[in-house]
Amino acid sequence: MAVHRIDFSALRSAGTYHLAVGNVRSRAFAVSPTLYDRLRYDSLNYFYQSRAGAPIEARWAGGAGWARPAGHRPEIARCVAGPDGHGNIWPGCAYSLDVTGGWYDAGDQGKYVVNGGIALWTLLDLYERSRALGRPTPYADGKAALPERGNGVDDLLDEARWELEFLLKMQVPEGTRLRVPVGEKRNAAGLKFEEIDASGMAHHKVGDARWTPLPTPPHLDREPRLLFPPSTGATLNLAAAAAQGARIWRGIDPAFAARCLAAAERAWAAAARNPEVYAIADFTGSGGYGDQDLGDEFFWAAAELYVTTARAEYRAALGSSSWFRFSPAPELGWNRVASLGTISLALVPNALAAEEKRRLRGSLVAAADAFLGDIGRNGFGVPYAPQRGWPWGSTSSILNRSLILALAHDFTGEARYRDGAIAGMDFILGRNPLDRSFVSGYGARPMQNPHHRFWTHQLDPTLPPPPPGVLSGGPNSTAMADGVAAGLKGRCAPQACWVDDARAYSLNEVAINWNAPLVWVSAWLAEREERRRAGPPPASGPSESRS
Ligand code: 9MR
Repeated sequence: MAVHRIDFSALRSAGTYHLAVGNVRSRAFAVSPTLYDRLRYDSLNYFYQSRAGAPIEARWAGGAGWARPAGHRPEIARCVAGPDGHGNIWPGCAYSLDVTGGWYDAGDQGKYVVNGGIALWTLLDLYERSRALGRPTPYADGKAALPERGNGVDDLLDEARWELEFLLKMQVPEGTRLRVPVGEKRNAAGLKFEEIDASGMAHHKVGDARWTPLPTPPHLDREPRLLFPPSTGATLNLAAAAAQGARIWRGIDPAFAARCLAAAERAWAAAARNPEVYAIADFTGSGGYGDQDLGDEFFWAAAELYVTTARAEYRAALGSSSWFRFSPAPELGWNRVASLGTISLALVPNALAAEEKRRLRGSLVAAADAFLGDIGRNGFGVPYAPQRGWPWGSTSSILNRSLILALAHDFTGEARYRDGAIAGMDFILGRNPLDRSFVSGYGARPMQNPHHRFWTHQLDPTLPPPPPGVLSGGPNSTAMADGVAAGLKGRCAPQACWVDDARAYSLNEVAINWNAPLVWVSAWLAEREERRRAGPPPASGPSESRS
């Protein structure tokens, strides 16, 4: 494919344009100082519309089409028990937990602590970034469409708390002894179970006993809800997210903050006591989110706990983690969380020595440099060039790179990082070989048929299409797991392995950990636009690099 780059960045007047060469005319496009303003609100509203345990109201959801009764309310779940796919008999547990609330993970209605943790962190980090840089937060109270607006608390925090409250409910009650496989990284016949003190660990997930078909609106899901055994990974996610929450709510709701910190410290202690309980229970009805390497999770949890408490124990854990000195900072993903810790340590005020913070910022900037290097490795100028094909959820990998590029711009003021962050977003919104936008409601040819159990208009015309601001997982050339993707296998270039089809769950699903960096990056871009519109700061004002 021959790709031409047309540079019309000299164009400064807002308006709607098209390009014409001979009698070939491009589609119309906007040059506007407010390109991302609406996207930051719509992408955040995805989380409201994904709430479990709450009715979704037309007035907050953008219209009656998206309203629905509460799903899974109440959600009282018992522990999965009996034979798994390999014939191992899981013992279950003696209690059930009320785990009502939180966000549904994705097109399915499972709720997974691991993925909840990174999605929540990403939203909270956006808030913490504004605070650390002394900027207005992007969703001050009353700005977003959600039921808690007007309660005196930042709307981003209101949305985040919906998930954080749920994560706290996933913690194993004190005094609980459970039989689980210890040190087993993969499921196989003949797993050996050992009794552990599971107090303070987090159940890995809660989900349906069987996969439900598309569509299944949440309130019509009749499957039993099952709690899965605790895992060390989920426990560390809870520790990290609750520690981050503890410092944020300290001045807003001290009782809640104290509850978060207590949960985080209990989770940390539980993970230290049980460092090798992997998520391997092989049952149907929900996704895996298994992770065989938890060194990065330990680092991330220690980092969040250290930022919040400055305690020597967490500082020591940082010092003994190889991730603390790792540079360039690694890529982000639900099973790659080291850079979450690096970002918090580098960005949020904490007790670390100034030179350590500088070093950590340097490792993020070095990562951004590597991402910029990838721009020249593909025709569409995206700062992303995976060596072994495009992974499941590639759009989120790109946006997580944009997030790090944006931070590199915050840290250095250098324009190339800003341009790199924008190049990532450009790919997402349509500058790509498919000429498609991976965000519903945005761009000339947006995604319309996500893999989702309620926004399933494609399969049932009485159900709604996705609301605007929902991100598709995007091109995936490495794990073409569903039937539609299987039919494409070997017939698409990696960047082009995608179709807008509800059945294509490995290409076109939506997920909280994917929409979260869309929120972060669009809010960052919208903030830049706002600052440009406001003009340069007065000469007497604080000096800082502007872009
Ligand atoms: O995002 C996950 C991706 O990295 C994995 O390769 C894939 C297969 O295990 O699972 C993805 O996560 C899915 C989860 O398991 C269940 N809910 C939907 C998620 C997005 O497809």
